Amino acid sequence: MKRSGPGRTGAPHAPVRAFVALGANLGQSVATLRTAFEALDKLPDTHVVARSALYRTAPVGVRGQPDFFNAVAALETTLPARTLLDALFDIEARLGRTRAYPQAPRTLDLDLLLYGDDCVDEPGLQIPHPRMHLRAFVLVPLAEIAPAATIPGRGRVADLLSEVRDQAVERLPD
Ligand code: PH2
Ligand code: MG
Ligand code: MG
Repeated sequence: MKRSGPGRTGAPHAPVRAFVALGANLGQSVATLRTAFEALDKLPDTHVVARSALYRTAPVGVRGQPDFFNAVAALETTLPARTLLDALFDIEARLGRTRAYPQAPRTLDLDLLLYGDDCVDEPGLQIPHPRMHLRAFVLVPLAEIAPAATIPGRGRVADLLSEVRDQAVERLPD
């Protein structure tokens, strides 16, 4: 495991299984998502332990945008949730994310979905992600790598899939 040294990330922390959603609909999205998986694995005190296939998905909640490409990564990390979140923003920025306006098409969006079974509701950090249980572009790739995972307050991932059947997602060949 890569070590960042004491003090940089707060008190030592037992390894936690965290899940991150990857999304992109601007630029070379497939290449960006592949690079993002590598960047996640290079984070200090963090390993990617599973990665879903890439999915082409219809935009949800936004109009007139190109299709998205989405995926989910499972991480084992000793970073505190807030440190991990900041690291996700840093990867977004390095891979060209700009924030022209809220919900603008994006080169890369990394959303922290789950952090162990923690529930957090703080400014800028909500875990579980408050809309993840409503989105096929999250649930389908998450179910691929962790069907038995539970979303606190919502239930098992595999059991939530039927609620999002009407949302178009297409798995891309590996
Ligand atoms: N992300 C959004 C809004 N809508 N739709 C799809 N299909 N995929 C996304 O990643 C996505 C979205 C806001 O982050
Ligand atoms: Mg998002
Ligand atoms: Mg985001």
